[in-house]
Amino acid sequence: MPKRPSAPKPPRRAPRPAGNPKQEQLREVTRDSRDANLATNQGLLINDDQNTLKAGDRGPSLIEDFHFREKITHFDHERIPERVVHARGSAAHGFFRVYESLEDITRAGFLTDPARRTPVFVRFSTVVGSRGSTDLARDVRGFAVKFYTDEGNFDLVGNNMPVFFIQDALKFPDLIHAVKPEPHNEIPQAASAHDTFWDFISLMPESTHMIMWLMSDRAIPRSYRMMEGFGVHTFRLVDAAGVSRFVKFHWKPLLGLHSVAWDEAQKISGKDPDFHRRDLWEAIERGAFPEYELGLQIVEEKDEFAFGFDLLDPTKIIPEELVPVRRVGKLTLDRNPDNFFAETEQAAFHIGHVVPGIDFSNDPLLQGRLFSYTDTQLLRLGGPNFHEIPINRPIAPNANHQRDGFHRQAIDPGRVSYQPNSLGDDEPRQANEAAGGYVTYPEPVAGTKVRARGASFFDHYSQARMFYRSQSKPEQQHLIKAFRFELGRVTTPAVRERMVMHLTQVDATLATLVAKGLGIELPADPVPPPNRSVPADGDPAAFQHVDLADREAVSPALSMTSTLPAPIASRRVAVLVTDGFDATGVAALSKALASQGATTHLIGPVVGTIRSDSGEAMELKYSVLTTSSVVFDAVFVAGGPAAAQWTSEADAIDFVRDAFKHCKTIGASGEGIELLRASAVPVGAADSPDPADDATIVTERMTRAAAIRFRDSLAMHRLWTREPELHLPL
Ligand code: HDE
Repeated sequence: MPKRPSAPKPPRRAPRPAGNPKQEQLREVTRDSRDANLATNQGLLINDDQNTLKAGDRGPSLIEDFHFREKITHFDHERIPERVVHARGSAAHGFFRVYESLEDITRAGFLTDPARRTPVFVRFSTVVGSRGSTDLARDVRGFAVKFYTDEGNFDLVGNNMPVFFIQDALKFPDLIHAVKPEPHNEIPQAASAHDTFWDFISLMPESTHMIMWLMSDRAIPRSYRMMEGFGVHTFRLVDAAGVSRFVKFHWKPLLGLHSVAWDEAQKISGKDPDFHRRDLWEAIERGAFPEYELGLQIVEEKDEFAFGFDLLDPTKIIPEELVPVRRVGKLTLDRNPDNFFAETEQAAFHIGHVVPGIDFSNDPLLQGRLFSYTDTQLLRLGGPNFHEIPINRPIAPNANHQRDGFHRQAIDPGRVSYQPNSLGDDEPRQANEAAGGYVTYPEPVAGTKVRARGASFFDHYSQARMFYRSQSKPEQQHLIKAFRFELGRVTTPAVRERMVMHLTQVDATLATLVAKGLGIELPADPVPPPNRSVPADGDPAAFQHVDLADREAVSPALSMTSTLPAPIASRRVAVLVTDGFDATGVAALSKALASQGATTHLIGPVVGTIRSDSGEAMELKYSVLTTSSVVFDAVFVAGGPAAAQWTSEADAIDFVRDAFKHCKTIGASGEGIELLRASAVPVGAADSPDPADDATIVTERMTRAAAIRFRDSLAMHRLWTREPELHLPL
């Protein structure tokens, strides 16, 4: 078995073009003595990096100062255009391994050899905001995976939602223009709650399904480590015999599927806008490696038309209950990038980067993306040689006759740069299929040239309805409130009304409750607003919704509660402590949590040293001023003689009150209970056998039993049943 290459580690120094061996030798000789010194980009050692060259020590600067000019020119050009969408992102290295050979469905080497450890680079992102925007925007998350396989790079460029807003790539610029900050004043940043977005959406019934996902808690994940990923489009897998099957790609997080509350998201945006980036970075640094299983939904070619929706329509899912998700392998992220710009920013994903055994369908959105990604890299990365940037280089050799262009790194030897040739033994030459040459699946295609989409694309509401009906009660309530929030920020009444009229076609209760929140009266017999995505000469009647699917369908897998209780590994618990706190109780809690990988963080009135009741001195990294409960998953207030002083500290009261409002597990012992009372948080009991009991966990002294109850409650993620007590009925 040949040795597999490990994850490509970008060189720490500038990549050296392979070339003149003499030069290389010279470099070897001088490297050791020179590496510790500053040098210019030409290798000249720098003697003074503090002062520009001047005519006299109080005189004007001289243009002769080549060092200053090189340094400042480089600095002036440090920024490159951010991605037009998905500008804000965070990434990690890792590896993928398939559980068992999938040779029955694909010839892709990395999916047929369980011994193979394929290096990957994964970039998570938001879509709408600029590069410096908050991680916690209500938004779709990108989930882009680059597999460095032995047969070339395969990029699975997906999202954390399985459908998309539009059916045809031609509408993408319109969608993005509508959702980005409004062009006259560039407001709002990283938010869909504004008129232009909802104006567009309310005229595009095909967006309704995606909008349900966007208004659901999926749009505000707790962590990149706790969200699903989807390839969205239908792709093809092709086996060694050339048989093709349709496939939908899924990523299933092993930590379960979790989100924060909307109020929590907005507060995190202020307290720690890097929350998701930090969470990913810290988890990997601590060795809590994020893991996701790759899932496949396979549809035989003969079943292409067996569903009440079109497999080529990216606004539709295949419910897991109809076609189960087969979990076939695991992705593990185990290394943070060394340099954000070089790796995360310069990574160039492209849906067209495929390997033998993986092919495309005719999904019109997918087809459009096949053009867009290379085109965008040309601008963003400054030319056609972005594949030479270390993070984008395949581990498979990539000899060809492409030459020159901006930023070319390779020094291509020889006189031959064409094929066929006889002067260079015709090398490199084409590979036949047996040797791994990529052969496109010979799908028969026939038709008339038209600008049109299939009639089967016009069922706009059935799956939106299925999504809503499949949610748990708390999830439905969050969705209704998200609509109230977003449409409540829309200033044009006609836009709000049109949106609510779409919702009447999804679910009557949903529409009624959203309308109520907006002060809109619904007619007794609501009519859906017309579809305005109609060609100039099109018949509007032909573009209206048609019901093709079962109106009563539900898919339990669509509810995030399906992954509860979930592992608590890497969950963060805040413990409020004061001088003389009950160290034994806190240790019992920490031990119970640590046994399953959760971490405890001591928070005091100020940072610095604190003493426990046993006299032990401890360093506090956080105070109630420097952090907040929104960046923790649960809160415990430790007892102790000074704990009652918390009741006079507004930041401590907010700490506990917010945790309660955001439905987190809360506990307190001894004098710490006073803070719960001061925060108007009901005081519960330590002995409920039900982990989903939303009462606070209160005990005179922290016992092992109470600690275990706290831990089990944390595994329920959030105690959403608490919410109705906190708000007026919807
Ligand atoms: Fe993208 N998308 N997209 N997209 N997309 C980009 O490529 C585009 C779509 C997705 O971390 C751009 O390098 C078009 C669906 C991710 O670097 C650009 C259409 C899905 C990322 C582009 C879509 C995605 C991008 C911008 C409609 C989920 C970030 C910068 C036809 C399946 C990748 C870039 C990263 C990025 C075009 C729709 C996922 C402009 C034209 C659907 C995760 O090329």
